[in-house]
Amino acid sequence: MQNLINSRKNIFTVLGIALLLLAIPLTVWISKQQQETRSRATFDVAFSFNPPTATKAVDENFDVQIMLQAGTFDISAVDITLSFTPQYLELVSFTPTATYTVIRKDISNASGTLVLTVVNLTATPVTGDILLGTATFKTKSTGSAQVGITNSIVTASGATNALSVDVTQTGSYFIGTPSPTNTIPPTETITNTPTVTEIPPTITLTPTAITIPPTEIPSPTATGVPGITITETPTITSTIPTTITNTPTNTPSPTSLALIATPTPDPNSAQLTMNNLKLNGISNGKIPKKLQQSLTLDVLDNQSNAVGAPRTGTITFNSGTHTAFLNIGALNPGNYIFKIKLDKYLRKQFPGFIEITSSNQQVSLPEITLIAGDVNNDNQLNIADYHGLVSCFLEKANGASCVNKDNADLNEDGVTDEFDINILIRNLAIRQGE
Ligand SMILES: [Ca+2]
Ligand SMILES: [Ca+2]
Repeated sequence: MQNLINSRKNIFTVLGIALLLLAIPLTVWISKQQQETRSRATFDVAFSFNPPTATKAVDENFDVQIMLQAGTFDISAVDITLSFTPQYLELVSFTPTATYTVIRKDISNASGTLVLTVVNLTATPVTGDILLGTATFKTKSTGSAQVGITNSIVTASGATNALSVDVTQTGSYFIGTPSPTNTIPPTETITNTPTVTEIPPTITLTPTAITIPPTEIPSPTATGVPGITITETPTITSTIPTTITNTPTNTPSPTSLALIATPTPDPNSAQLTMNNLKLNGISNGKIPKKLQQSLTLDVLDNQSNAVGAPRTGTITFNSGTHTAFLNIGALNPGNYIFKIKLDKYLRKQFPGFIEITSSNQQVSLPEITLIAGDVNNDNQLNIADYHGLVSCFLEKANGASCVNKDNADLNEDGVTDEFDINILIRNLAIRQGE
């Protein structure tokens, strides 16, 4: 009887220990799931570095992979500034992965930055844990170096707005001279735990036959973003129609422009004439789809303070250039700065100070060229504009994802295609309007 009780006791003890052992990994798993859920709830995607930490000697090269945890988002473009501690690290090179096409890769070891813009020009979705590329650093001197993302815009197919990005994860790298081997105190005896040396039975790995499927080359269907070559400047001039009579009938004839009424000069106002506004992207000899469009003009004094609210007006296409005439109100004599902004163009300042000597002076402003590509009109050129453009590409122009249809047609030929993408990509080096 006593034996039976003892044997039952043993069974319960074993069961208890087994349950306890099961509970530990389960708790860890649940806790991990909760953490992941919380992280997902806060941000759409997250950047990380591999390895996140390391110890290196001085004058040593080492690689850091830049990862983007994208989950189910199909990442269409990434625009980041990678920052690193310039006194401890030199960025020797950055090798992007073939997943994306690199638009911009500017390394500055003086400021400790890499500005990187990559886009997916293929129709193949990019999701999950994405390797953006590998940074090869060289250590310069002893200390603690940090690597992190300081600016980022990430866009995904089907998402109108840029994604929210978690950039809290950084890479921390300790640079020191190799430590001498005297760190283990000689007095310590390691004899008190001999039982831990049990070696697990050898696990024989059965070699599984890996069947490599025949390589499937995705057929280049024209449903998505076009594969275009960025390095080649499109020869836009070759597509100029020789006769204007072939243009669709819904475009007003350029001869009718002469009939557009010019605003009457106001004798109590300064009057600005802009006779030579060039709109970048519209090819010479081409008649833009929009013959007229609204303009906004900022008037600033010589201390860059705004003088009144921005003026509004209209620019008109006329004989290969754009012109505008504005009454801007009476101004005190002095030097002024004028800046013009149009939809999809960066704000541009007319060069220098413009002197006004009488309140109703007539001023002819010099020629300027406005830079196209600001699809979302925030006065910056970045991948958010690229995303807006691609969302209106060809037949997508009539879909729900296209929110800035007119702005996406950068060369004003009535369609958003690879010519518009090329214009934007060329202009992406100019990041900010004036
Ligand atoms: Ca923009
Ligand atoms: Ca176009």
